[in-house]
Amino acid sequence: MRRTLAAISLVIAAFAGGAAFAAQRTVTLAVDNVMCPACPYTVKQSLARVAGVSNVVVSFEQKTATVTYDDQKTTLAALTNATTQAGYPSRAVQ
Ligand SMILES: [Cu+2]
Repeated sequence: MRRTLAAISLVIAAFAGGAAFAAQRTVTLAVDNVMCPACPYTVKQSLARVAGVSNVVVSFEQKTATVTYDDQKTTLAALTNATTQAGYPSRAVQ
């Protein structure tokens, strides 16, 4: 019983710590269909509309979007879906 309680409090502590650190994330997306210098604007708008996104930087030269977001409010899938809906399929790069 005592061991179980200790294990549970450990899990809670780990979860709380993880949540505190997990809030802000930055991901770089490789974006398809970026053909002209106006495209990055559309990509940026599509990502900026997603709740939880705080910053978007789109590179026309590299065809990437670097997105800072709160992972408690949105997900990577929601970000790639937002650009895809705008006509620019994307995926995370490392
Ligand atoms: Cu364009």
